[in-house]
Amino acid sequence: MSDMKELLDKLSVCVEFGKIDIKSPYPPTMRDQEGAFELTRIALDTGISPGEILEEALIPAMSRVGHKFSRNEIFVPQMLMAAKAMSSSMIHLRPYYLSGQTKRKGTFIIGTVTGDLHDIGKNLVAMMIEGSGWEIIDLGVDVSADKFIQSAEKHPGAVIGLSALLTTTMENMRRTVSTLREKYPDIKILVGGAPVTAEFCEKIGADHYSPDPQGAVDYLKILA
Ligand code: B1M
Repeated sequence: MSDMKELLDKLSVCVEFGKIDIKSPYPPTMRDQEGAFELTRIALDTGISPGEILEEALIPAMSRVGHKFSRNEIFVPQMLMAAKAMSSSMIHLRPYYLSGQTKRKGTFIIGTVTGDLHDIGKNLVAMMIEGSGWEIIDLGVDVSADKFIQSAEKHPGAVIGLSALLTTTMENMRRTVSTLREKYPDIKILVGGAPVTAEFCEKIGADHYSPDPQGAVDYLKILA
């Protein structure tokens, strides 16, 4: 039992500090040590369930990362490394979710709105939300309202996330929200991106604005 806790704690630290696998030189203090990729495989092989790995290692790690980022204690590169480490762990876990053996908390459809090609912030939000136990449908960049609607049709009950980085594409965000609302009056819509504000969110009829990935995770916690 304590071996299991020790292994999950070690995996959690790897994800928090962005240790992807044994070959990864980052962070230098963990050089030549097993990373998230190997430790997840070992955890599954020793009988720890994918749910326990997610709940007791990945989610707490990504939550620590999200809070440190919100407090400006770490920056985009460290967050990206943590997300990469988490993704290397998810390589082993994903098949269990896809087979339906293990359940996710919900589905989150995310994309950057029409006309906007910025995706770094959107990807961080997607990875943090995946790390909090949700299935992610990432529609990419320059996503039309129709594409969001098609995806919402395929995934009933999904929450929608819209990102915009340009003042010019904020208008497309407004249009996307109103098109989605016409078809799905009760669908939950989360918005974010550098020029977006809580006031703008309210004005366009979205449900929630988050300035950063952790705020998005916290909002989904309320919905799950
Ligand atoms: Co662009 N760009 N860019 N650009 N670019 C900005 C945004 C800009 C502020 C630069 C500037 O002028 N100072 C400016 C916008 C001005 C404005 O409208 N207010 C700008 C411009 C003008 C343009 C072009 C028009 C330039 C041109 O061609 N003349 C052009 C537009 C192309 C298009 O989209 N149609 C353009 C192009 C590009 C690149 C392709 C070169 C590249 C994008 C590469 C990529 O994303 N793959 C790029 C980049 C890199 C930037 C800057 C430098 C960095 C953006 C970034 O990734 N930040 C940016 C200036 C800057 O911010 N310093 C700039 C890091 C990222 C982690 O932060 O995306 O804010 P951010 O995400 C945050 C939060 O906003 C939040 O969480 C993230 C983490 O905290 N968040 C969400 C984001 N989405 C969320 C969704 C949520 C919740 C939170 O819920 C769903």
